[in-house]
Amino acid sequence: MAIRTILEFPDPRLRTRAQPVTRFDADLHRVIDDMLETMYAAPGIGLAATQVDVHQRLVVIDISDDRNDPLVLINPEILSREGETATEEGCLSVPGYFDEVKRASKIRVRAQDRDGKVFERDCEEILAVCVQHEMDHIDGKLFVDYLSSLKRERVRKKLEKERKERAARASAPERRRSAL
Ligand code: GNR
Ligand code: NI
Repeated sequence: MAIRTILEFPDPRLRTRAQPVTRFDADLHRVIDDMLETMYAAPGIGLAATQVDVHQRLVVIDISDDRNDPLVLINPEILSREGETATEEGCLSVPGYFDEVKRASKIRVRAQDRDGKVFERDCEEILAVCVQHEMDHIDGKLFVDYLSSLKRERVRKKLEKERKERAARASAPERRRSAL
């Protein structure tokens, strides 16, 4: 298993609409295992394949306190939605920013497991929120898209600045050190 790099907003690759998974083979299982390891290490309660630059309809979630109850959703579909909830959300692709998003409070999801077997599951509370957040990712959507453009621009500028500073440190560490 390996920890993969998580793409960060405003990386255009996060806007890719993922393709359905058609092969339930060893390559898929390797991606799933890497995604679980990456999610647990981050740490996060969910991760979509899009976030690790794999453009397939695949998400992993674990909302358990003990971090030992992984849920793998492949080619997920929402069959029904009920109610409304506003939750303070964060995203591994938008590090350091949290804001409230309104979503359905209960959903029924149909998906395939890692062997391709179809199952359905009722989700509520944080699990329902997380499934909707992850399913947005595989459609190229981010939670900041629900905020005002003013807030989204502010977040984008802050993250772009941080990314440029990181790149500068990585590309010329010697020159920067001797300049001190
Ligand atoms: O770790 C995460 N926490 C979280 C909190 C509230 C609503 C959604 C999430 S998902 C997020 C991990 C992530 O970015 N998944 O795509
Ligand atoms: Ni996210």
